[in-house]
This record gives sequence, C-alpha cells and structure tokens, in this order.
Amino acid sequence: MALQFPNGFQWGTATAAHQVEGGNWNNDWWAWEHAEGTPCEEPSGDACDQLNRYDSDIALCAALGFDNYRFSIEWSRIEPEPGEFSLAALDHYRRVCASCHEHGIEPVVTFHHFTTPRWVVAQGGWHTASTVDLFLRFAERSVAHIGDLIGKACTINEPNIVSFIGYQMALFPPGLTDDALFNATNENFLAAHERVVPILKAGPGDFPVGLTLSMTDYQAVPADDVGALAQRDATRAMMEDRFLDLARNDDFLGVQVYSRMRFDARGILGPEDGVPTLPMGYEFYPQSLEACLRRAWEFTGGSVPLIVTENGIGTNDDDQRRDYVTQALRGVLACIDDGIDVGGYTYWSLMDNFEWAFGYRPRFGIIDVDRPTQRRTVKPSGEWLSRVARANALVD
Ligand code: GCO
Repeated sequence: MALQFPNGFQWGTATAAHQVEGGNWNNDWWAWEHAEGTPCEEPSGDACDQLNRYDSDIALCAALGFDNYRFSIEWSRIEPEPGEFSLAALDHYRRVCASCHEHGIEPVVTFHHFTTPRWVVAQGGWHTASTVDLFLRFAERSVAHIGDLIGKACTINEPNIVSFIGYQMALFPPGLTDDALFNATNENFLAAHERVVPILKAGPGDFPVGLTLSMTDYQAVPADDVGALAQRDATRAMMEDRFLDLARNDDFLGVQVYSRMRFDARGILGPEDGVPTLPMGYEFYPQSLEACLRRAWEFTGGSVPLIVTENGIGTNDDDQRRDYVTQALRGVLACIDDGIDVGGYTYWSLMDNFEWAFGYRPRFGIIDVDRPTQRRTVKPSGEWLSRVARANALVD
C-alpha cells in the first residue's frame, strides 16, 4: 500500500471557541461549569487565551505546515442579547479569518460547536423549535460579515453528541435524561442544518458547506449474533443514520471519530480485556477511523465527499499519540486505495485545551499549553505530524 496521500489532500488541526478562547461567560457551558452538582471537573476560565493569541497560534499552525485551521465562532459573543449583534465580535472573527489567509492557511469555520448563548437557553434551548430560527438569524448575520473570508464552513458540530450527552446522559447542559426532548433536539438540529446550508451558500463568499458528525465504530460481538447486531443497529440509527441521510447532498461530510463501542445481545459491552483505555474512558482503538469512513461512504452511496474533520487522542503519552495517528492514517490510506473520496485529515487538537466536563485533564494537543504562562510548546508528535503534512505522506 502506498504511503503517499493523493495530491491536494488537506492537512489541518482543529479547536473550538469555548475550548480555547477563554472567558466565554455568556454561554450555557460556562453556566454549567459553575452550577452546583454538575459533573464538570473544573471551569474553563481563561482557557488558552486564544481570544488574544489567535494570530500567533495560527502562525504556529502554518509554520507546522498545515493547510487549514478549523475553529468555531462563538454565538454568545456575536449576539450577546437577543437580536443585539456585536460588531466588535464579528470584526474579531474577521481578523481570525484574515490571519489564516495572511499565514497561507484556509479558515475552516464552524458555526455551532457545542455552546449556546444563555439567553437562547432561557428562551427554550435546542429542544425548542424556535431556537432553529434564532440560529439561522445568527448564521445569516455572521456570514454577511465574514463569508468572503471563509474557506470551508461546518454548520453544526456533532449535533448527535450535544443531544445524546445533554438529553440522555445528563453530562452536558441542559443535563437531562428525557426521550421526548432528546428527539425534539435531534429534529431541531436536523432542521437547523438543512435550513442553514442555503443561507451560508448564499454568501458572500463561495465555499463548501458540510455537517460534522461524531461517528463511532459500533461493533456486534460476536459479529454475526442477531441480538448483538440488533443492538448495534438501533444505536447506529439513533446516533448516525438520520444525520448521514441528511448529509447525502452536501458539499462534504465531516467525519469525526475517536474509538469504538461493542454490543452483545443485551447491550453495551465495556472495553475489551487487553485493549488499553484512555483518560476519556474509552479504548485506544485507532482502527475506528477507517471503519467509520467506510460506513459513511457506503451509507451515503458515495454521494458526498468525506473529510476527517476530527480524529485524535487525549493522552499524556506523546508516543501513544503518534502511534494512534499512524494507525488511523493507515486506515485513511486504505480507504483512499479502495476509491473512497477522503479529502483531508484534521487532527483534534492543535493544542491542549478545555475538554468539556473532563476539564483540562485529557491532553489532545500536538502543542502543549502551560496555562499559567500560556506558553506553547510543540510536542514531538506535533513535529512528526508536521513532517507528515509537508510530505503529504505517512513518514517515520
Ligand atoms: C468534538 C468535540 C471536541 C472534543 C473532542 C475530544 O467535536 O467531539 O468537538 O470538542 O474536544 O472530540 O473529545
């Protein structure tokens, strides 16, 4: 198998506003971090201060040889009160996009990455249909201001995770376990994606638009057991299928994969004996990326090009990170060899950052951040991934 990636294959890294900017006090996550009795290990605080340090972070990303930087714009900054838009915040994100262009990398802009303004939540939040219209208004106003500088747009990041972890597991805001609200939230996210695509494509600017979906390598154990397959398929239907259906006609589908989940006929099995687990609780399982790319491609009948918009590992062992990415990239190459259209690989994350309820403990970055000083240090895995990106090949 060739270790060279096709010409034009795009290399990137990703972050999200709330995980790196700092001081995002006006959204539901900040409130959740500070509320009594939530599972949050610590508040986000100043995060990586990227609000102020975006230019040097983007310069670093470019210096490492990446083609793009994926980041999100923060709704609660842009629209701090209903209908009240902050030109200063919009200008800020314009400068972030411009900084990418100045450093020769493409801005990949996510319009919703997990966080929602407090006032939207007070009006009902994502389980309420009117939130869709509020989101569309925010997106329309934002694209009017920065659209000409956008390289690619991601509509909603992992809507399936926001709904599942927020409305079934009670670990993300609003911290509920409620089937009706879970379903309503999914419906609203589906509608929001479908309706925001034409708004973003209307410009200004002319850029591809897609959804970024969390996928998991769901496995039946044993692989031919009818009961286990039924469990697996029910979970796939709930977590993936309706979103994959929706993405069929988009410009691209962002595939985001971290691990696998196994089922027997009774339900979820824990990690397999002998397979290492990570600080997030799931297995070290880099093979999951290939499996999910193949499933996305088969499910959509090859109708939508794929981009890996997130893949990575939270670990303190930087050799383990390199091992994980090496195996994941071998899977990407195998997919490409089989004719699957995978246009790029985005490592999560550019830097160690706020990992939601887990706080700053899981370290996903190829850049270490010493938060008291905000000093950035490229890890050996980052130097290696930089060589891979520059060579456009899986090098040692
Ligand atoms: C996601 C999340 C990221 C996480 C990452 C690691 O899109 O899944 O957006 O915010 O930090 O997945 O768990």
